[in-house]
Amino acid sequence: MIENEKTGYGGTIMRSINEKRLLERLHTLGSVGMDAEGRRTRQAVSDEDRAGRDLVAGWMRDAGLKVVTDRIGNLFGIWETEQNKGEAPMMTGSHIDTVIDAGQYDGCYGVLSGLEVIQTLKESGCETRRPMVVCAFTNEEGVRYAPDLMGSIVFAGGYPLEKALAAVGTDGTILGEELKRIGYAGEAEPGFFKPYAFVELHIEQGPILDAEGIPIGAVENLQGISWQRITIEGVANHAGTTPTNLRVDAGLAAAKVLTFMRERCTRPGGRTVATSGCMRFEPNAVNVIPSKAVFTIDMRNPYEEQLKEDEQALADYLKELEETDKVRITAERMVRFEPVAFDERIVGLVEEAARGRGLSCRRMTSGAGQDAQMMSRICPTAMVFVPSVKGISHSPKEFTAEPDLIAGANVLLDVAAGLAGIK
Ligand code: HGY
Ligand code: MN
Ligand code: MN
Repeated sequence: MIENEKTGYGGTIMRSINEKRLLERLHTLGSVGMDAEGRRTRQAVSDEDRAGRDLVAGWMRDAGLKVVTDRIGNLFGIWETEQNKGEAPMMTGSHIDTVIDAGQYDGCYGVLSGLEVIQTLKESGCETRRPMVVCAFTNEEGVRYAPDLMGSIVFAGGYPLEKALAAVGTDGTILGEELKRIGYAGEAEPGFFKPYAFVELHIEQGPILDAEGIPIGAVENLQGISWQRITIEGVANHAGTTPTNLRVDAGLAAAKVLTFMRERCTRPGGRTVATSGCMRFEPNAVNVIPSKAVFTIDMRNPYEEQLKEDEQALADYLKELEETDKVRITAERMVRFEPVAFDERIVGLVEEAARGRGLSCRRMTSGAGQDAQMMSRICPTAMVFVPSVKGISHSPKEFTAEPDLIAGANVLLDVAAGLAGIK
């Protein structure tokens, strides 16, 4: 439990981050990793990810932090002194790997603000009762290798390291080999320290704060996530000559699954959200009835019981579809994380810090998966959100206004300083 800390604000010395430095770093990191199509893409442990890691590790060194990498490639910047060495550290962080054609804030904002907070406190000459750590976790997005949140769940002891290192990517590569190739297969054992508390700053990636004109979100919980890969096998046949009633069309069956999920989500009282982000047909020819459809289902709900009900409803529907459409269907679970409630004490510190800076704040749920949900398994954890304009994210149109970026980082400064036991 968190002792009765005041936030760094405490009404005495009001510190603020170096705005220019944070914004410049965000922009510089945001320009790293343009893929061949000119899209910002830094998939986990790719060359583009290496370039981003090199940049962040360099800034950690410039700030005078000790830079450590663990065996799953999590990148840590550590500020500890002779006085506080050995105490459980206050930790912050997020991720710098991205989805495909990404925005520049998702994850990066939390890592760079965490670094900025520690550098600001270190430069101010203050002392803290605890060391402070900022981390860029490996493979938060899970786009190239499943599961997502890989670095943080391995660090938290929720997923075997060897299994993670053996993960096979969408491109057939092996995560552990790629980690070695890019020079980030570290030596430290994941979980080589247990944080005193963890606070993650992140863009909301949803529309609420922007729509309500509120600059700070005190995130009190996070919804459950279920990822499945579904394979539907039909019968390839001629698109022109095969009578409709004789078709065993895997593509049509896949479309019915997506429609079923949308109807499930939009039924009265439905809270689940669902989408299929990846889909491929075989043989994938314009004039051949697909013999196979392979697609993913990402399903989420803040309530475990409802998420379970919707997973069961989907499983029942797939059985029904095998009968009606004469197809064969297999479903493979890729990821399943239960909803998480964050630490009430730290959520309160976020609200207090926002108030101390005259910022309006509201409690909310994280619709997105976050490294914080894994860190909450091993220490008191909460999150701070800032608005995403029109709620857009996982898109180059992702945008957060500079005043909101600065406000969020200063709230993180106050909460982190309080938890670090600033003297
Ligand atoms: O998928 C998510 O919710 C997160 O952006 N990784
Ligand atoms: Mn993120
Ligand atoms: Mn993301």
